[in-house]
Amino acid sequence: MSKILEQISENVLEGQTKKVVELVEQAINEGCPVKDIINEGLIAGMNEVGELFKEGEVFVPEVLISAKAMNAGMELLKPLIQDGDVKKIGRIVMATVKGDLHDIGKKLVGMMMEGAGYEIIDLGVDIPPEKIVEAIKEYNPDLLGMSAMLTTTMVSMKDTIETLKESGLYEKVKVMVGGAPVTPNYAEEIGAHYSGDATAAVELANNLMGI
Ligand code: B1M
Repeated sequence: MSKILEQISENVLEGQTKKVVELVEQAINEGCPVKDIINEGLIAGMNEVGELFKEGEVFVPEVLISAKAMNAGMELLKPLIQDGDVKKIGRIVMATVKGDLHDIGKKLVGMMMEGAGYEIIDLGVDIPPEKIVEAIKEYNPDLLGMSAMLTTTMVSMKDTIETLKESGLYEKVKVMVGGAPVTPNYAEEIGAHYSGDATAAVELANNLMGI
C-alpha cells in the first residue's frame, strides 16, 4: 500500500478529519485511483476501528469521530465518481433496515451507484418494512437496495420481502441486499440478490437491469 493511503487509513483511525481531508486532496492531486483511496485508505482505516471496537479498545464516540473523518474524505471523492450529465439508467430505493443505524456502507454503495448513472432515493436508517413498501409504491423503482450491519437486524430484510409479496410488489422490483453479516446464502433464502461491496453492487445492479 502506498504511503499516502496508509496515512489516510491511520488518520481515519485517529478521527483526524482535517488531516484526512488534506491527505485525500493530496492523493487526488497525485493521481491516485479513487477506488484505492476508498478501499485502501478510508475503508481500511474504518475496518481497523471496527476491530478495536470489537475488542473493546475504542467506544462509540471514537467510532463516530472516525466515521465523520471517513465521510469527509468520501465527500471529496463524490464529484469524481459522479457525472452530472450521465443519463439515468435506473432508479433504486435504498434503506438501512429497521433497528439498524449503520449507514456509511450504504452511502458508499449509493455514491457508486450514482456514479454509474443510477438515480438514488435514500430513505435513511432504521426503516421498517411498511415504510419501504410505501416508498416502492410512491417511486416505482427498478431496484430496492437494503443494508444491514447487525445480525439482529438482517431479519428485517426477510420481513420486508414478505411485506412486498403481500402487497403484490415483489414481482415489480428487484431486491438487492448487503452489509457485513449478510451472506449470499441468506440472500438466496429470502429471495434477494447479494453483493459484497460497493463495486460489486454496481455490477449486480447492471446485471439485474440487463446492462
Ligand atoms: Co456498529 N457494529 N454498532 N456502529 N459498527 C458493527 C457493524 C460491528 C461488526 C462491530 C463489532 O462488533 N466488530 C457490530 C455488529 C455485530 C453483529 O451484529 N454481527 C456492531 C455493533 C454491535 C453495534 C452496536 C450494537 C454497538 C452498541 O451500541 N453496543 C450499535 C448498534 C446501533 C444500531 O444500529 N442500532 C452500533 C453502533 C455503531 C455506530 C453508531 C457507533 C457506528 C455507525 C455510524 C454510521 O453508520 N453512521 C458504528 C460503526 C461505524 C461500526 C463499524 C465499526 C464500521 C461499519 C462501517 O461503517 N464500515 C462496524 C465494524 C466493521 O464493520 N468493521 C460496526 C465501513 C463501511 C464502508 O463498510 O458498512 O461494511 P460496511 O459497508 C460495505 C459492505 O458491507 C457493503 O458495501 C459497503 C462498501 O464496501 N454493503 C452493501 C453495505 N450495505 C450494502 C448494501 C448492498 C450491497 C453492499 O446492496 C444493497
